[in-house]
Amino acid sequence: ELHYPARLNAAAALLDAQVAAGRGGHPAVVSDFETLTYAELRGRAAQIAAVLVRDLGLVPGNRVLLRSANTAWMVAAHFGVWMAGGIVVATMPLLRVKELRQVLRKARVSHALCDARLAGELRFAATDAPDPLRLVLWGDGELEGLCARHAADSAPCDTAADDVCLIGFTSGTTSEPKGTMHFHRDLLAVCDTYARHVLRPEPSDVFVGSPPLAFTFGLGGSVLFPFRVGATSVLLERASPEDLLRAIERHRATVCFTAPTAWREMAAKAGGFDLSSLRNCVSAGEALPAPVFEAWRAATGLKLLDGIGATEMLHIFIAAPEEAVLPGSTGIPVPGFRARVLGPDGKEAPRGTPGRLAVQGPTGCRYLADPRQADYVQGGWNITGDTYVQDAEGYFWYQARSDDMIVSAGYNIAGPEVEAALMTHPAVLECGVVGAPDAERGQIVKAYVVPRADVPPGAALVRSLQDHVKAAIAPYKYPRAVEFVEALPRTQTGKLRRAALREMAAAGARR
Ligand code: 3UK
Repeated sequence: ELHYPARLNAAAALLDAQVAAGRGGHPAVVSDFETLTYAELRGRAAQIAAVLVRDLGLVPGNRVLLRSANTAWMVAAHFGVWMAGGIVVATMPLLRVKELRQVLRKARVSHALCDARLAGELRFAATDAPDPLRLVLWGDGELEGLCARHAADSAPCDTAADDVCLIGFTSGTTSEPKGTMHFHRDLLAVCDTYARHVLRPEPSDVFVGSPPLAFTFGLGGSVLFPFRVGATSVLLERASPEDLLRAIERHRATVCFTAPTAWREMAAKAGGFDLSSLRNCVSAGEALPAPVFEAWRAATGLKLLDGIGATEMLHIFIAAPEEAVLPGSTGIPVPGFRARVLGPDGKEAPRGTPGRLAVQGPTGCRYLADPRQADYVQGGWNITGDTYVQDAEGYFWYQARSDDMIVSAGYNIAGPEVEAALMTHPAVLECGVVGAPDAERGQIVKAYVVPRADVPPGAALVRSLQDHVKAAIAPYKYPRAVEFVEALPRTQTGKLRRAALREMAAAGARR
């Protein structure tokens, strides 16, 4: 059980607490262009809070849109909003006018702080928003100038522990993005559950990762987890797998977090870098195929720590600490969370049988004005869209997104299992497996494969891939159709868009 005081401001708990503990001079963020100590970051956040309240008329509960790559200003802006008692609505740099418009409207945004380099689309989106938007930019001197007129030592707003402080939007792989609401205490709860029990961070740790701060995977890894213990966060505006490797070497990073596809590429390139500082390697966002786990282990001697998280839960809720990792399994519920696999009747399914994953914990269950709340939240449990199996030992094994299960001639086939088998073939760079409509079998297994540049795609390779899968897993799961592509469709958070592949497969079948 976690206990927090009834009055709680996350900014005070994460920043002021470090200054009070004597770590004011310790580097909090190291970004591409500047390094800020905890004291400096706190000062900048206090000034931003003063600009919001005194210059822009913010009152507690107002929603403030933030738009930027991962920079020191972006982190300071988050804390400025929290100190002012506002609600952060962070948006990814990749969002375009249409999506920004949805966010402005859904979250009833009244204020925005934005990196000047990304202002154009936000300005455009704001022209027909329902509420007038008070927009201030940094990077061109505007916010900097306003900040300079305010003292850097004001106290944070006296918020309640269960005042909303963050609205996170899901990436919306299949439907309109859902807004999920999080309290001040939730920001601490993810630190005191997942981070504390699985990562066990210390002030000497150096965190680095690729996800944008607007994706809660990134907010946890780049801000909440390091700051809860007074560690250092290295922020990258661009974070390709190679950028990550370079940053680990240069900053002697100890914790790195990114998605499975990036880990796969990093494993292939790890040889050229000194990664001896690394201690914790976190993979989330998509299932971690066992071959990627093995490749990283072979390249570095380190285990990848898989973990399933979700925007609605704020962060990871099933994972395993290093010593308890089972390759191919997501892990066990993080202390503080409970997880269950539900059968079709909504009751807990027997161990070993697949069903829908449900989770309950200190976070979750709160959608922003969404009629889907009743489908996704039942009796205090979040019903995920994922099919899992829990084994006799209690470990959870990911099967597929529930709407991604392939039914072929009466067999249930999980695309990710076929993908993992394909990935161990040396010619495969990336792949995605979905069901394609088929008159005889209902669906057939279809693989979209990005071959390595030096391998000629053709009938011989198709047969080699099929034989490879038949030898690796139950033969009925092999891809009867294989199509070679140059790239796979992905969401802004890097997830494979299987729905798009399914549409391609359906269009192909109609031809
Ligand atoms: C899928 C996984 C298998 C799964 C997230 C860490 O991904 C995050 O949040 P989203 O809201 O998506 C949630 C959905 O993504 N997924 C995530 N991790 C795994 N599937 N194995 C995994 N390890 O379908 C889940 O329902 O974008 C991840 C921390 C914070 C996050 N928001």
